[in-house]
Amino acid sequence: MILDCHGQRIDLDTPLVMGVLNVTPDSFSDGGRFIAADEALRQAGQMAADGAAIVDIGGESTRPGADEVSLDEELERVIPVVERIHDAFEVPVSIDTSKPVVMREAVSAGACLVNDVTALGAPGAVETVADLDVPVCLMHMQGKPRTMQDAPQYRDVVADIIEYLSRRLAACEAAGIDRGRLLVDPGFGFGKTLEHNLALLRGLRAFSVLGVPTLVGLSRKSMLGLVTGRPVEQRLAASVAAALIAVQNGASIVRVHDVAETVDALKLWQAVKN
Ligand code: 7PM
Repeated sequence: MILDCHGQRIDLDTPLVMGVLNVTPDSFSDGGRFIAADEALRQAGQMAADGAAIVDIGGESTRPGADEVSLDEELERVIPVVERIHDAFEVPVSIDTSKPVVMREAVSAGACLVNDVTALGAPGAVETVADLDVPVCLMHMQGKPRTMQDAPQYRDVVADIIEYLSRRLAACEAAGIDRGRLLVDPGFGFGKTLEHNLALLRGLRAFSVLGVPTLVGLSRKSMLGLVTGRPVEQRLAASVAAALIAVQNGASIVRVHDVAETVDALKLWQAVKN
């Protein structure tokens, strides 16, 4: 299975690592913005050197509990970074956004994959991606980021999410996005209790009925904190273990913060498999 990323071909026959790159200036002065962009460029280069197959750039508009970021703010944060990474490195760039305008501008700036935690739920998003002709990852989320962890409920978490993703895949195909450009993601932590997240990781294999590659993000997430009792900065071992379980259960791409460590773990998995 090959993902055609605007000419850059991504081979999904072996599991791949997507590196997470958050672009969130902690200062709103111009200086802060330039420093954030320099730091993002450095991190992207490091991730590529460490073996990331894709670098996912996000302006934190979609983070659980986060306040919404305005369109202009999100564009100012991510577009210069997409441009500079695309110019400087060979690594394919993915844009983590729910906003059609950001999708369009990011693809113009060199991004070749759209990662949307709302599964193209925004008005015009499906049509935008159909027009841009890039692959897209459709993630499941129950509720809205600010309140989704309040009391998430499912009949059967695996079956319900497969059904939701199946409907989103159909909507994308109906708009002219062919199946070979689509990926799905169960959305760990997005409107799910610990039990829901564990059931999803255990049952990940079932997502193969959708007939498209599965991407997962488990890196440093609170479910790992609940299991290990560790704060976010001490979740490396659990994150690598979670990535390995996901791959063992059929995931094609793992979205992680710690690229080098995850790439090593997957090399071992691959060596044993071969
Ligand atoms: C705070 C809480 C900050 C959670 C950031 C997050 C996913 C994603 C995110 C995922 C896909 C994080 C999340 N998670 N995109 N974006 N899948 N496709 O841990 O699981 O990075 S944001």
